[in-house]
Amino acid sequence: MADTPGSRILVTGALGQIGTELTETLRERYGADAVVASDVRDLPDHPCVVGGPYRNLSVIDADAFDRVVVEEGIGTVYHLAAILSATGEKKPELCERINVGGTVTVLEAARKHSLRVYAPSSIAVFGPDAPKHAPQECTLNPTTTYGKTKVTGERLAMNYWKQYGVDVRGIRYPGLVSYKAPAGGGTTDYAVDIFHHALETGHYDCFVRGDTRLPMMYMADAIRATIALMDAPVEAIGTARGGYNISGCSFTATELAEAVGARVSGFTCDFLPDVRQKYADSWPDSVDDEAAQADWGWVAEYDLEAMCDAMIAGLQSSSI
Ligand code: NAD
Ligand code: AKB
Repeated sequence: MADTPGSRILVTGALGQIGTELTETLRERYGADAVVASDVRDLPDHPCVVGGPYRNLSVIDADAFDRVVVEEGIGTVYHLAAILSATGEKKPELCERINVGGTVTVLEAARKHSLRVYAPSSIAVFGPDAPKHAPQECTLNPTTTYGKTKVTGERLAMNYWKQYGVDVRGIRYPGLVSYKAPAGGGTTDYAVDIFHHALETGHYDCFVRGDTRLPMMYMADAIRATIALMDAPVEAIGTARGGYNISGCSFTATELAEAVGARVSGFTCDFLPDVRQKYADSWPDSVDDEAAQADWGWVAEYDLEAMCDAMIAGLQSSSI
């Protein structure tokens, strides 16, 4: 039987690209002590470790996870621990173990302790047979191991909701662009790395072709979407609960390089595709987010130009 949930928040994978900013935002909102950051890595100087409670925790250790939930009085989990697409194709077994196994750990704890859960999905759930402007609902045939684990995650979320009433919600994030923490081994990392290289050396060797178009989003929009989804009343959440499409901006690698070049004088970019081109080619160009708009009022704020301005200002101010 489920016990009474606590009131604190646990963030898994908190030292990653999203966790770094989501933990900071949740701590600003609820107070530092109310948000327990956790990750399998130990980075003593990381802002999430310095800025509030931190637990070293692997999401595939179900007993340890359960203990932390009870000891810390957890009521909501933001489950961000995962292996992303590029690393996942190099280590498919690890990707399945962490992404699927870790999600089961979190959902089982949620069932036992009546927790609410946020568990993100990805545009990687779509395969090459999906329409290039991907609808909320279509056949999901991803070709990457990572994409397959994300489809499983969405199905697990729906099963735990239907069978046990566990309130699990997720977003199919586009490629996320941010400056506070490095991107974590994905295919869309070029859209982050290009800014660092532009400012550090004036040149970037981009690992996808210039005509590669993918759905992308600035991190501030992604964090706002995450909080809005979790704030929405349960009656508002529809059949997309395991993975809402959300649209930010969609641009080619050439358009990105040109936008960076317009801001960093003398910037040059070469396009030297590697194996990640294949993963990018299997994903849509853009997504239809009507369900997120209708169910919880999603509207993006950052287009390509606003995102580039924010990235360059953010990187310049953090290097002062
Ligand atoms: P990231 O790689 O930057 O961070 C993941 C974190 O998980 C890392 O800090 C890592 O140390 C930790 N981790 C790995 N194995 C662990 C384990 N066994 N136990 C606990 N922690 C472990 O990833 P991110 O970009 O922050 O992604 C977070 C979530 O959002 C993932 O589910 C990812 O699939 C999803 N997502 C991200 C993007 C993006 O562009 N960043 C896009 C779509 C979906
Ligand atoms: C990746 O490229 O693996 C991630 C994602 C789109 O899920 N950024």
